[in-house]
Amino acid sequence: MAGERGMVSNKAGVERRAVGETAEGYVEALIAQGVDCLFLNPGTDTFPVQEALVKLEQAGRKVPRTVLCLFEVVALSAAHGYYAATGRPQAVMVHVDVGTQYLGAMLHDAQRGHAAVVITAGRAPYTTDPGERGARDSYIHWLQEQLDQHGIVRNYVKWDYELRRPDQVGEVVARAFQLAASDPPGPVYMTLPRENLMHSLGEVDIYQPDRFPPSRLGAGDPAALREVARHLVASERPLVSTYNVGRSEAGYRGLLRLAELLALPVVEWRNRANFPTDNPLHQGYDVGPLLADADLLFGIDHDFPYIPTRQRLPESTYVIQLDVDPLKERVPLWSFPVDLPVRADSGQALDLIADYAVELLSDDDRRRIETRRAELSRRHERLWGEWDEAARSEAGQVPISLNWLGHCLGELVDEAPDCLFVDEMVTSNSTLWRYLPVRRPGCWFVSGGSGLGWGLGASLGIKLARPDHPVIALVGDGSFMFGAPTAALWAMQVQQAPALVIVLNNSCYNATKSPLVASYPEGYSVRSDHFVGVDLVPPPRYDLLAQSVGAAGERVDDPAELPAALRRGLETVRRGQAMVLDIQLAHP
Ligand SMILES: Cc1ncc(C[n+]2csc(CCOP(=O)(O)OP(=O)(O)O)c2C)c(N)n1
Ligand SMILES: [Mg+2]
Repeated sequence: MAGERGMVSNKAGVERRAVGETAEGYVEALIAQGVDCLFLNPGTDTFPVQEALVKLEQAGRKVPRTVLCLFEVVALSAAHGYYAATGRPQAVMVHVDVGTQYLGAMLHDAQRGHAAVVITAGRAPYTTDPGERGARDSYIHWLQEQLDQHGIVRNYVKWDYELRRPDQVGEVVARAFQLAASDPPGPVYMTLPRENLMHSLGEVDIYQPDRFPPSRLGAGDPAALREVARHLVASERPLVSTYNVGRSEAGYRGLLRLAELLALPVVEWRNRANFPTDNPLHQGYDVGPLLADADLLFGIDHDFPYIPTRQRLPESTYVIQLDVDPLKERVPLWSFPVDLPVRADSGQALDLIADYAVELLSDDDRRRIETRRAELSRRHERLWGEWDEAARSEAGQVPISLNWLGHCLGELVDEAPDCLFVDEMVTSNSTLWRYLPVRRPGCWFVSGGSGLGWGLGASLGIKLARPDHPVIALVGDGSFMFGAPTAALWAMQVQQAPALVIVLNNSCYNATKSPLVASYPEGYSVRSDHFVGVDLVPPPRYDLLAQSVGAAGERVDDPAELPAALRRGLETVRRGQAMVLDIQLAHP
C-alpha cells in the first residue's frame, strides 16, 4: 500500500502514512502534533531529518519551521519560551552526547519551570556494516558513544526513550508529546540512532494526538475545595502568596475573582503575570509583613511561599497549598508545613472555590470583608506612592538608578500595553516589578529555575509564538552573557523575531556579591573593598556585540536620555530589528 497517504491503520487512533525513511516518519509525527518550530543545532546524526524536512516541504507538506540555533542553550530556552507563551510543546534537536551536554542549565529551567518540550538527540550509529545505511563512517562515531547518554538528562526529564525500532517512530513521538504536556508538564528526551533514521520504512503509523491526549489534573477534589472556601471565608487575616497562578489565563482570572470576592491580599513572586498591579488588593512583593500577622496562608502555585529563614510563619497560621504539585515531589527536601495540600489546576479550582465561598458568606462576613478591603486599599496606595516618590527623587542620579529605570519602563508600557516581558533580572527583579504594571494575563515570563542564560532564547521563542507583540527582555549583564548573546541575537535577526534586550548593566554578579557582604560584613573582602570573582570589569561592549550580528545596539548612561532611548528601542523592534540597550547602572 506504499505510495498512498492517510490510509487507515489496523490500530485504533492511528493513521498510516507512506514515507521513505524513518526520518520522514519523525517529521510526519511532528506535523501530526502540530509542531510549529524545530529548534535545531545539527550534527552528523541529524542530517536525515534535515533532508526529510526539505523533501516533505517540496511535497507540499507544511513542515515545522527550522530555527537554527548556534548554541543549544538558545534552542532549549526558545522552545521553553514558545511553550510558556502558547501551552504548545515544540521540538528541540541536538547532536548526540555533546549537544545534550550543552543544553545544560536550560534543562534545569525547563524542569523547574514545568515547560513541556520534546528534546531529541542523535545517537552514535551502532554498526560498522558498510551495507547498512547510516552506519559508522567517521572517527567521531566511536568517541561520541557513551555508556549512558540518557543518564546526562535523566535527573531532569519526565521520560526518556531510545528509538529502538524504526517502525516505532510515530508511537514514540506521540508518547513523548503526550507525557511532556501532561500535568505537571516538563521536558522529555529521546534519542534517534542514525541507522534507524535512515531505515527505509515505506509506511509509518502516525498516532493521532486527539486519541493520545495529555492527562490533565482538572479542578481537583470538590470536598477539598469546599474546605478551602470554608477556611478563606472564616479567616480574619488571610494572605495569598503566589508565584505561578498566571501560567494560565484562567488561573489569573480565577484568582482575581476570588480575591475580589473575599478581599484577599495578594503578594506575588512574579514568575508570570499573576495579578493586576493596579488592583488595590495587590500588596507588593514582600510576603513578610503580612505573613507575620496572618491567620491563614493560601499558597497558590508556589515553589517557596515564603523563605523560612527570613520570614516567620506564625505557629497558629493555617496553611493551604493549591498547586499542580503541592508537595514538590521532585524536590528532595520541601518541608513547609501545609495543613491542607490540594492537588489541582488552579485555572479550574479557583472559580469553584469562589462559587463555594459565595454560598457560605453571611452578612457579618461581608461587613468584615469590606473593612479589610478598605485597609488593604490604603496599604496598596501607600506602597505604590512610596515607590513612585523614590523614582522621581532619583530621576537625575548618575549612574542611572534602578527606580528611575523602572519608572521610565513603566511609562513606556503605558504607551505600549501590548508588550510582553521576559524577566531574567536577578537582583533587580523585585525593584523593577514595582514599576512595571501587569494589567492582563500572559504578559510576563520567567524561567522558573535558577539556570541563567534563559532570557535571550526565551525572548526569541516568545516572539516566534506571538509575532504581533513587542517582546522586551530585561536581563542582568551576567545573565546576558550566559544567554549566548551572539547566537540568540543572530537567530532573532535571521528569523525576523526581534526582541528589545535591556541589559541591567551593574558590571557585577550582584547576586554573588551581596550574600558575601551580608554574611561577612566585617570580612576581608568588605574591609579591603576587594572582591574576587564578582566584577565584570571592564564590561564587554554589549551594544557592539549586538551590531556584529545586524542587531542595533546603544549604550545609555544619561538618565535624562533614558525615556527617549527606550522609545527608540521599541520603535526599532517594531520595525523588525533586534536591539540591545545597555543601561549603565551603579556598580553595587
Ligand atoms: C548557569 C548559572 N551559572 C551560575 C549561576 C550563579 N549565579 C546566580 S546569580 C549570578 C549573577 C547574575 O548576574 P547578573 O545577571 O548580572 O545579575 P545581578 O546579580 O547583577 O543582579 C550567578 C553567577 C547561575 N544561577 N546559573
Ligand atoms: Mg549584574
